[in-house]
Amino acid sequence: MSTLQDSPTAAGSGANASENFKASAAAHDVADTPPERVAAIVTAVLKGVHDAIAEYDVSYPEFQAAKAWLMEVGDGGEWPLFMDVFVEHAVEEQVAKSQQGTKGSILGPYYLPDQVRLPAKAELPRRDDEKGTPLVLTGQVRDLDGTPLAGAEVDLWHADSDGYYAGFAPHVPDGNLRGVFVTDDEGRFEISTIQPAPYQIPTDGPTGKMIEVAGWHPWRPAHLHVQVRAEGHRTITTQLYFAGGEWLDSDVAEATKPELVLDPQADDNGVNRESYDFVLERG
Ligand code: MBD
Ligand code: FE
Repeated sequence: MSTLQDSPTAAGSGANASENFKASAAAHDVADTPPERVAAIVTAVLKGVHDAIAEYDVSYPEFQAAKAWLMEVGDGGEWPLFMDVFVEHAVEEQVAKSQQGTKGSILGPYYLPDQVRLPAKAELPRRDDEKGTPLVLTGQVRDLDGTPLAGAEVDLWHADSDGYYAGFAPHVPDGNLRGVFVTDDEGRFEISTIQPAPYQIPTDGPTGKMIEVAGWHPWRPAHLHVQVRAEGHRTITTQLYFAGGEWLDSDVAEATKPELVLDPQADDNGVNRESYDFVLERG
């Protein structure tokens, strides 16, 4: 465990997540959405709120407490965290309906673009004293028809063995456990890294406070984030989990799928090994 002193605060990681998200704002332009669609969606969302108020006979103090809490989420920069934990999975499930190949999962708030490019067989950047069980993930990127995809990008990022992400925790160096592997002539890759720990939503911020007050738990199971990109193919954003891992059956972000669970086996040197192939559709 890291010491209290160098632990990232909710406000710190929230501010970073908000800044990072705003920097990618151009990618989220929906100026083409017609007014009728905006009105229909906003009306449906508000109806959900109005219905909950009626169903539970929500009082004025509860309404004002909710307003104050919403302001705290914004002030703490936790909207990316809140949205990705509690809402993104529903959007991903819609996308999944028209997606073939490897199952997707949510992107989450901690993706950072433009990380170091690495060859097909490489070690993910890590500290000299990086803790955690070594993990080697091998695999191949293929088209739906089985054609290997050479030069595909396997963009990988994950938490360290204390559950912290580089870029969102000041004590973790920039770029740690983040990198883009480029597949070889046969579409293959061999990634060396360490096993990540489960992720705990910061308990000192408004999202954590809401979870605590509701009597829920703030955990996501240990996971690897992956985005696989290949020219002329639909990008896959997904996550890989670990069989038997804590919180696998009660992910607070509801983002696990059975097809995405790895079961690495230790070799004679205590290195966990697993293979996983990514299949992309054209488009
Ligand atoms: C994470 O690490 C994550 O992957 C998601 C989706 C939300 C919060 C933290
Ligand atoms: Fe994550």
